[in-house]
Amino acid sequence: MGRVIPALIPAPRVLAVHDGVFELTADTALSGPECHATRFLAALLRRAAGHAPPSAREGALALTLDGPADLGEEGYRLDVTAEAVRLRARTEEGLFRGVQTLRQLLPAEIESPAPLPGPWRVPCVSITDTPRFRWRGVMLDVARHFFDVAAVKRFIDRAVPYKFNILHLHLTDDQGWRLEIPSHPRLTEHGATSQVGEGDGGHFTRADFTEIVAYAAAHHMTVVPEIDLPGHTQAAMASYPHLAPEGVTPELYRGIDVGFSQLAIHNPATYDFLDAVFTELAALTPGPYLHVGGDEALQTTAEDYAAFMTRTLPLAVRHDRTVVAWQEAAAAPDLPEGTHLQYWRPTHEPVPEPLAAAASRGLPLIMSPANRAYLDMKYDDDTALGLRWAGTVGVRQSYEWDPESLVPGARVVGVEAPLWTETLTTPDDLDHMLYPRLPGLAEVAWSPAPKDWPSYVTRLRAHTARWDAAGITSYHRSPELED
Ligand code: TNX
Repeated sequence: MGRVIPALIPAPRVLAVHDGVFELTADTALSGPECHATRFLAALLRRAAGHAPPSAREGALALTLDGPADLGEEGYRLDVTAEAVRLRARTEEGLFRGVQTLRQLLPAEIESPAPLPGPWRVPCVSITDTPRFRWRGVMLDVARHFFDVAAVKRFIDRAVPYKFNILHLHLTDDQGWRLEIPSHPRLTEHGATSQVGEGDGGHFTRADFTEIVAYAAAHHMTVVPEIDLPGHTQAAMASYPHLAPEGVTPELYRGIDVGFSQLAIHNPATYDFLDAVFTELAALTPGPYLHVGGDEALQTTAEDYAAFMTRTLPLAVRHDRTVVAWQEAAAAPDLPEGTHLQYWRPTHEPVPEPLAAAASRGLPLIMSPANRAYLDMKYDDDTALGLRWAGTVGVRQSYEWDPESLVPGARVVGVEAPLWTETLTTPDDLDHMLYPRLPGLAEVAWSPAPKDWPSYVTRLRAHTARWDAAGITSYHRSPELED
């Protein structure tokens, strides 16, 4: 058998392929620390191969926490010989990322939700892998259309094989408030009953949200909850009209315009409200980040925007959290140390001066340029779903870019792929926009630059068999993947 280069996405830092294969049988024992990575691998094999691997003190499949220091937090080393599969890391997180690589070395049928006969062969390889960026995010907008716990778990499942580690949830917008806040029950009793177009909306109870956080954590993903402020707040104000500027009585909103709403900036009650919201949100969120939005506050004067942020950001920071905000927040004075700014404007626009200044002060940037990373943009003119304000975004275009070349001198900590849901109503709609673009964004976030499209598209083509095996039916059949 000739050596086939395995179709790994994201590409590992160092990969050597050797002759031979390891064959996994019902007798292949698994050893590893009691952790998510070991459990995930056992569950994967049980599901697709039909038998849980027997455990042993030292299995032929061996996961150990004795990786060399240069692997860092998320790195791993994977050595497959005809006799054994050895996965080593420094951390449980590193083992988990390595398990995703082993998963991709197994045949596509390993993705099957029901048992298949195999054979389960893994090519002999030596891999040493570490991520390029520490922030590798996906975002789901549950405000424009509500997606329930099951749909969010499925969204997490889609991101896991590609080594994403951040789940940003856009929890509030004009069209709905999606998280129960016990001190302000009308936010969900009223403010969650709408969404874009038809439908009753919906929301997460605190137990729902906790279930999502736990599911994400079991897959080594950190939840970053966003409360979008001071614009995108119609649902909050429709629930509590005293939060609206004087003389305005907001109604629930089912359209898709942006930039028309803003909280009352000079009313102290606004900050009592936000204090209560952040206190509840921080209590539910074990991760270190709170996202405060800050985008498209088009009704808010520059002066008011600054005043608002100056009062609001300390309310998040006092829970010992790092603030994340969309790029517009660069214009706010006194941004707390370590504030992460999320770049979202298209790459062909000039970098706004306040953002360039914040970047030169060393504030960390997360790159989500809309004409590359926005998963809600149409692929091409024939795509039925999605928007096109940033142009169409094909598979190659979303892959072939360098996050570090957009803002000269910036400290780029990662990449995030947002999925806005103005036009998306079902989990299959989400899959259609995710695949086949999501793997490429994962590679931008994880693998060393530069990018080589011909090599990438060959690997990507092989992944369609995995989606087929997993029963993902609605992925976009892109002509860009044809031979
Ligand atoms: C811009 S990106 C928005 C969202 C929309 C999205 C649609 C950003 C920070 N704001 O409110 O949903 O475009 O593509």
